[in-house]
Amino acid sequence: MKQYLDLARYIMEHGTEKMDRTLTGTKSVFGYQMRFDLNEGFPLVTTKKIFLKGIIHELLWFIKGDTNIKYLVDNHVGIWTDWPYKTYKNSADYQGESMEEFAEKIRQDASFAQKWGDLGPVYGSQWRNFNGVDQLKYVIDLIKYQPDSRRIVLSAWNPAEIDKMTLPPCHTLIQFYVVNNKLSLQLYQRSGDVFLGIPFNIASYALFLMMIAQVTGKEVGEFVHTIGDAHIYSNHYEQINLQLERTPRKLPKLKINPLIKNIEDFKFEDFELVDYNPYPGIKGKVAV
Ligand code: UFP
Repeated sequence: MKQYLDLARYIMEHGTEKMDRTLTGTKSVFGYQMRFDLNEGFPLVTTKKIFLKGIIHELLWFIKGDTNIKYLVDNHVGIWTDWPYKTYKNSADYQGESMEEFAEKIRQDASFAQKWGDLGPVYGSQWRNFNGVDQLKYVIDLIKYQPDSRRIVLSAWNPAEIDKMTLPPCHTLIQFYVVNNKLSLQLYQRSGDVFLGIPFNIASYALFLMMIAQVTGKEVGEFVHTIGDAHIYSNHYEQINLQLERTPRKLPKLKINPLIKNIEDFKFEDFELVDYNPYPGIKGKVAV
């Protein structure tokens, strides 16, 4: 995926060294845009192996309006576990558990999950109930009945509730656009970890666009990804440089069960990734 490697190269060459909340240190640029025509294939990074399973479950979890990591850890998806684990670790209840042991407790013990697994009113809550508004239903209705609208916006950024969230939303706002019966989506992401987060974020919103297109009877258009603070952490430079030496391969295809016509009816089994032949995975530490 050339667009992703161009972004990584651009930051390595033109980024400014910038300190950050995690005290890791980054190279960063402000304001960067990538475009992906979904008719050219599914934009899943090929220069390292990306697992789609977590992304699919995370989207289904957002759509349900759920904000507790229990659904994710029950399905062995660990992408959100770092943050509540960090909160738990700093609490009086902490008994020296590793993150895996913490996840196991969330799986086994419902009251523990309720106490320590909730992330506050993050994406799922804002998508389905932003001060009483079901924004997911709102955007689907507009795409169906007023596709020319310039107001097809869904916001996860709710200033009144930011301080109750474990992590303020990175994907702050999305807007849909319909022309010639093709649906496009633009995401404004306020902060993007280019090595670890961005490959997942691209895939996630591309998949979300495909799902919304299917349930509104549209063809797929473009996913436009706009990033505010686009950064590479200083302990990821080596991994990024390794990826920059790899030549991107042909994009895979993502098949979705065509029978699903209601956004809430999608299940994990309705998605199938085909012809994905990535280079081997590359490990890197998450800054929390
Ligand atoms: N981050 C992403 N994508 C995500 C996500 C987090 O890149 O989907 F949830 C990264 C961006 C940043 C950190 O490096 O996580 C969040 O920190 P902050 O809130 O300080 O921007």
